[in-house]
Amino acid sequence: MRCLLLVDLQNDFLPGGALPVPEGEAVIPLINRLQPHFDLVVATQDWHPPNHGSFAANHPGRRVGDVIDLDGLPQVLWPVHCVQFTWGAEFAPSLDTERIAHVVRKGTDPRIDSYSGFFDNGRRRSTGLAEFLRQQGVNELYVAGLATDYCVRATALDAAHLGFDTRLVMDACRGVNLQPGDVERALDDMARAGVRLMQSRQILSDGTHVSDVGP
Ligand code: VGL
Ligand code: ZN
Repeated sequence: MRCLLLVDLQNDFLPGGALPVPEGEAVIPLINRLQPHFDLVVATQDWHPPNHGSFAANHPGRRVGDVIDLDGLPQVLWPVHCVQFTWGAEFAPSLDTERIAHVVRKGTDPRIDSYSGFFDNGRRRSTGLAEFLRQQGVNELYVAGLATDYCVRATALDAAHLGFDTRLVMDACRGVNLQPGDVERALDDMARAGVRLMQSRQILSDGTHVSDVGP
């Protein structure tokens, strides 16, 4: 059972959003083309309450990019983004959502962030995603989305550690690069954890979907 896991394809991570990922919009048409090649499509959604501890605005005197201690964990401070039930938290309108069978909402606890779709950053709580995927019989997990150096990285690392045969579809991801080289380092981290780094053409040319079969 082959699953495509779409990470945080939300308005706030796209141009015009609160925390735009450079070229983030470029992955959406590609992801729409990838979806029919999978048995199952699952998505994560960053889903913060307005008082979330990752927002610089909730820490007077602190600025975006500062790193603070949040309940015992280092936390990068971000602009207010992906607030529950707002436009910024919605999936991009250009994303084909019809095939998404299950959505995992994360980052809901104001005291802790959750980059991974599987656990919060302190691994204190599971989101239930691993249990859902196992129930569905998923063994191969393909990860794509935003941002390569934060939520994609954390999700792929957890997936590999949980024993899923995990691949990163590199050209279907974009990163923030808050520090130059962050994306490269994230790719290294994933590869070292056993995540296979690949390109979308390896999926699009596999002939598993009827529309790819020529005349
Ligand atoms: C993300 C920063 C803050 C992400 C989410 O989706 O990569 N990055 N919240
Ligand atoms: Zn967030």
